[in-house]
Amino acid sequence: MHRFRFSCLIGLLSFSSWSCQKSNHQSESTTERPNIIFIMTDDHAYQAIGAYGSNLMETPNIDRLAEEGMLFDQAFVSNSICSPSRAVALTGKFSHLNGVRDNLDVFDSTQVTFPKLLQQVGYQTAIVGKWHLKSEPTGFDYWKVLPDQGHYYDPVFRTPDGIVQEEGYITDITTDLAISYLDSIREESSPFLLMYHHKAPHRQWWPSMEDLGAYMDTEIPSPATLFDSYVNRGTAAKEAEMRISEHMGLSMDNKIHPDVLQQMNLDEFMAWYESSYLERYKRLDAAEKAKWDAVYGSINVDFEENTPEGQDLTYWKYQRYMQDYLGSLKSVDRNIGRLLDYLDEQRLTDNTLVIYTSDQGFYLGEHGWFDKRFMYEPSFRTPLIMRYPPWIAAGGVNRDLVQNIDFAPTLLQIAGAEVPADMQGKSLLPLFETTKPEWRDALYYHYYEYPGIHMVKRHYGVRTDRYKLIHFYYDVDEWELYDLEKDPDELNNLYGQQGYEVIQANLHERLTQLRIQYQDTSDIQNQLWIEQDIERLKALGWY
Ligand code: SGN
Ligand code: CA
Repeated sequence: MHRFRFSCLIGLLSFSSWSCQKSNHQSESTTERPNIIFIMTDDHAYQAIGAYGSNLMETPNIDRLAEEGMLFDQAFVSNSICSPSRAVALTGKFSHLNGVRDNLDVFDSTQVTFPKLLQQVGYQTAIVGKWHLKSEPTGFDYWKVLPDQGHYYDPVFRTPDGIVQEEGYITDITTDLAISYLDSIREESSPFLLMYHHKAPHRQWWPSMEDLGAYMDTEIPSPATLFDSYVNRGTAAKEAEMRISEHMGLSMDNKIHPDVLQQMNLDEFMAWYESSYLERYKRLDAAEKAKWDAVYGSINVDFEENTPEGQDLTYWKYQRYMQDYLGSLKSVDRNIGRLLDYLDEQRLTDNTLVIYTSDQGFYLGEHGWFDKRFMYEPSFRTPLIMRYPPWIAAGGVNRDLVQNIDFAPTLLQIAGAEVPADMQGKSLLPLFETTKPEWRDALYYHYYEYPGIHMVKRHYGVRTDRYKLIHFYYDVDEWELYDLEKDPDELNNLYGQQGYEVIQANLHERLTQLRIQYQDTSDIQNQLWIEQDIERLKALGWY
C-alpha cells in the first residue's frame, strides 16, 4: 500500500496528472485524497522549536511532526507580517498582487484561494482561530475566527451567525473547535481541509493558567546580538522601534503593574499603551486573577526591591519577555499534541497531511529586538514542517529555498486539484522525492508597512543560499548586502565594499529578474500605494 501510493506520487509529479490518485480514490475509499490540517501559529520563531535545535524550550509535539515528516530548514515568508502572510498563503501570490500589503489592508475575498479550489474538487473546508484579514472568510464551509487580533482569555469569535463569546484560554478553545469540527461537524464522506490557526504566541504573550511561572526559575540563554549597536549598517535597523530596551512596555509587555511603575517614578517606561495591561487583566475571572497575582505579584515585588538599570534592565526585560513568550508556546505545543492524539485515535494519521508553520518568524532578542518585519533572517525565515506518512519519509530535513507562496500550489497538487497558472509559488511535492529536482536559486521579498508601528522602513530584496541584497526606500535610498556564510547574524553591510563588486552586480541582476518574474516592477504603482497609505494614516489620525 505504502509503495503503491508513493508510485502514485511519482506518476503525479512526472505527468502532472492526478488520474492515479483519482482512480485510487474511486476504487478504494474517499479518503485516498489526503485530508489536510494546516496549523499556523502567530509569530512562532524557529528559534523556539526543539526540532530546529532550540536552546530555549522543548516542543515535543511539534518535534513529533518533524520526526515523522519533513522539516524545511530554509523556509521563508514574502512579507514578514501577519495579514499579508495569511493572504499569501491563501492565494499563492505576493502581496502586490493579492492586495494585502500591510495589516491595514482588507482582503478582497472574491479572489481565487486554495480553499475555494479545494471545495471545487470535493473537499470540505473549515477555518478556526486567527484570521486577521478583516473581510468575511470565503471558501469555507465552516468558520469560527477571531476578530482582528483576538484575546487570550475569554475570547469572542466571529461566525456566519454573528459574534459568539467563549470562556477560557484561546489555545485550548481553538483546539476544542478544531477537534469538534473533526468529530461532529464535518461529514466523513469527503476529504477535509482544516485550517487550525493559533493566536499564540503573539504579543503580549499571556500564558495559560497551567503555564504561569513555568519559566520563572530558568535563566533563558540570550542571543549574541542582544546589545547590538547597529553600526556598519544603514539607518533602517537603528531607527526601527522594536527594541526590548526602549519600545517594550514594562507594564503592557513585562507585566509590572502600572501603579507600581508610577510609585517608582518609572512612568517613562509605561508608554502610551500601558492601560492595555489592565484591560487584559480584567478579562480574568476571580480564580484566574488570584493565580495570576500569586505569580506576577512576586515578580512585581522583586522588581521593586531589585530594580535593574541600564543594560541590566534590558537583560531583565529580555528574561521577562521570553518567560511569557515561551510560556504561551507551551500551551500551543501541548494542544497540538492533543490534536495529533485525536488523529491517532480516529485512525486519521495515515490519510491526513499535517502542515505546521507560522505567519512569520520573530526576534527573540536578536539585534536587541522583539517583533518581525525585516528581511533579516530571524523574521524572514519561518518554521515549516510537513507530515504525511504515505508520501513523506520520516525524519527528513530539506534545505531548499521555499516560501509561503508555495503553500497554495502544494496543497492543491496534493489534493489532485489543478494549480492556476497565475499562482506564483511552486508545489513542494517534488521535494519529498529522493532525487533532487530543479529548484529555485533565489527568493524575493517586499515589505510595505511604513510609517507604522515599529517603524521598519519599506524594503525589498533578494536572497540566495549565501547572499542577501536589500533596498530600503521611501524616506531613504539605502542598500545592504550580507554574506550569510561569513556573517550569519547580518552585522556587516558589504554593499559597495571592495571585493564584492561582482557578487553585488549579480545580486542586482537577480533582483531585477525576480521583480520581472513576480510582476513587481511598477514604480508608478508603488508611488501610488505610498500616497494612498499616507492618506489612510492621515484619515486615522496616525500621521
Ligand atoms: C500589534 C502589536 C505589534 C505587532 C502588530 C502586528 N502591538 O499591533 O507589536 O507588530 O500587532 O502583529 S500590541 O500592542 O497590540 O501587542 S501581526 O502579527 O498581527 O502582524
Ligand atoms: Ca504574526
